[in-house]
Amino acid sequence: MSSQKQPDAVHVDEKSKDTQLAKDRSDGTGNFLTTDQGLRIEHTDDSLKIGARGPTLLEDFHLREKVMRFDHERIPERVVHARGSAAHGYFQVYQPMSKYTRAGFLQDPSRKTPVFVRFSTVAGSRGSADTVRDVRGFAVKFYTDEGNFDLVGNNIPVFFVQDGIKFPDFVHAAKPEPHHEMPQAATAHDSFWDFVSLVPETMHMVMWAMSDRGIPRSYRMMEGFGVHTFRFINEQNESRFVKFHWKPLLGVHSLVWDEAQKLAGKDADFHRRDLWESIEMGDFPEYELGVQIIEEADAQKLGIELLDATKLVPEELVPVQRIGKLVLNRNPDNFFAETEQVAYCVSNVVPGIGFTDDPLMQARLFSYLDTQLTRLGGPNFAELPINRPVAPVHNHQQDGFGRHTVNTSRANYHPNSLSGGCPFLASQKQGGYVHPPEQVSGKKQRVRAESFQDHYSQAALFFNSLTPPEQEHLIDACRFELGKVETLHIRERVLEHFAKVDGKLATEVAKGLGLPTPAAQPPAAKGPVATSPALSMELGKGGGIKSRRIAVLVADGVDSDELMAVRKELEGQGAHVKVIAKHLGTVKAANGQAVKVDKSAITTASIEYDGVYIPGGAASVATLKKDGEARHFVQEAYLHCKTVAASTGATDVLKACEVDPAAPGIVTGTAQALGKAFVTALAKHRHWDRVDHDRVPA
Ligand code: HDD
Repeated sequence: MSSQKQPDAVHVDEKSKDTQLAKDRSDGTGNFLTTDQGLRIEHTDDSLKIGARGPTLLEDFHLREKVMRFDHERIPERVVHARGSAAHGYFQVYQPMSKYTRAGFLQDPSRKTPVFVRFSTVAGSRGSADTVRDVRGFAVKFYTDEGNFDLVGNNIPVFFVQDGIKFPDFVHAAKPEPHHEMPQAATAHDSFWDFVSLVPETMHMVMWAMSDRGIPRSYRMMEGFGVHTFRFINEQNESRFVKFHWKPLLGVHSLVWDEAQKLAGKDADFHRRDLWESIEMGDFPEYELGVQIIEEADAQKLGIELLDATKLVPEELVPVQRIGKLVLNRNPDNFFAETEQVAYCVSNVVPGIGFTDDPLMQARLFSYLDTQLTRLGGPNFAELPINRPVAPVHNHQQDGFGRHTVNTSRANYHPNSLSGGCPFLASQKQGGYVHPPEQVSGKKQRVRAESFQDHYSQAALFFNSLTPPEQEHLIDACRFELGKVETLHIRERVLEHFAKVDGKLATEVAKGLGLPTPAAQPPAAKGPVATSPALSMELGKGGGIKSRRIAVLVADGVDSDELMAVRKELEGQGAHVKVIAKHLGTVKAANGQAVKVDKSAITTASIEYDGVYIPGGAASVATLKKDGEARHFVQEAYLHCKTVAASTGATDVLKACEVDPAAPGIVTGTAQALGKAFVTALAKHRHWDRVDHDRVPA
């Protein structure tokens, strides 16, 4: 260290990134309109011309600048994960993790590290619907003292392919087909299933994507996974394998397929809106960071190939330790500047976290850095406000399109003496990143290891760990997707693979496709556990009713005391109540009071709510019974297995909707008695035991 100056250092806290971003915020309120050069503009509605109807002048720099800027507003969307929504927040560790890792942000429970988290779908374009069946991205950028750490995960713990060299093939097959660019944001087409049928390593993830995990209720109610096996490295340079998990505190919940499809039309922004509104209302999404730590010496004994991203480590085998909490508490100020321009790179790590030889991960280490060059227009994207680390940056990188930093040193190379050798190198003690030493030897060859050849045992583990309703949903999803596949031999080939996962799966899907069932061939390889309850959403659900949305159907004559009593109970548990009537404004309650209406029936639908309540009041009940829209609302909620509650005086509405008051998840009684039972039923999320396949869909 030859400089007299102390090296730049930061002590990141929750506000550090916000403070840094503040320097780039611009607010026109109370200010003059100007050109990009800061020149004040006195007129912006007409171009400069000769005479009122005459030719426009080339001299009009304001016109030229305004149109030029408009012409170049678009950048390429992400090649995958184009559709997404993001939020700011912080991460806080519960206990020092020094035994396992020297990562600074995992040591001090009193500190909050700022984060920016982007959720996404994978296959659809930027403007596609949120609720399509797909994997969801869960990407977290930690702005730590030691530089940015990006954990770029999904809501599914495994991946479709084992080697990154297959990623372009897989994505091409999943995306809209090249000749007519259809279908948008959907895997229910020939090329996706053609690929699946020829690449059986996809089978495990196909099970996950066809399960209810593929249609989450909310970004706030899904798990996240780092997928690959990473390394934790401590101060003594001891390395252990680690798998990362995010566990949502609201529990893990899904939509039903019919609902997801309808939402795609009624509110294509359903998940984006849910995330945005929840944060605005103070319902901050929270997730715990979980880790499965595996001693390197024990890796072989597990009987699971840790370098194969199509495999998970069952929680029953290696428990998930919850080590900290992520809280999302601020919406972005500007979608483009932040959500669109954020560039996550798997290669962004901090000391104490390392990679493994997982061949999928190795390709990702290249791909993310590389893709940003096209997407963000050159190599200086790390200088964009949302990407800039809070940790100081000093190096000899220079120039390129859109360079922001003004380097003042004469020496732009290393080693140098003209700048006293600066910027200088950091030892491990000074925070330098040291790759953990590893002995490697072998033959250069393009092969897939023998330990990567079992493609069915964990697909079977997943299927067998689901409850019967979850299995039924998965089977229905496969019938839907393969039903859309036009080429017979693709359907047949997929069934052959299903038969290697589970006999019931193959038989039931085959029935839906009108095809013979191939002979079941249960997986030859057996994993260390036969079932893993942690893989079932149903067995792990919970999270109460906080932030859930409940619709209340009313008309003139509603019993407002009942409405108030139930509302109080629901809001007391953190749920949000929306009063819905034929028209906006107010309805007149039986006692003459005006009840404020939040939504008119024409602008909303049952699919936007987690449950429905119908208060009493003779005139209101009489109106709702006859009102087709109201009846559709109740029937649809019923068919989607949601909780429906009615005060004793409103059970006639249930009858008019052919809803059996004794069915599971239907709550009736006096408003005072009903509240608690309603809350308990809502907390179950859905009542699968009342599925009625023979009803006409609402
Ligand atoms: Fe990827 C984006 C997650 C495999 C190449 N990926 C992207 C995003 C997420 C993931 C969440 C969106 C980030 C954002 O919000 O900006 N990807 C995964 C996971 C994988 C995975 C969990 C498997 C474990 N990805 C994967 C492979 C490759 C890529 C194997 C290439 C070899 N992924 C990309 C990309 C993207 C991307 C092309 C598109 C936009 C971007 O990176 O920034 O580089």
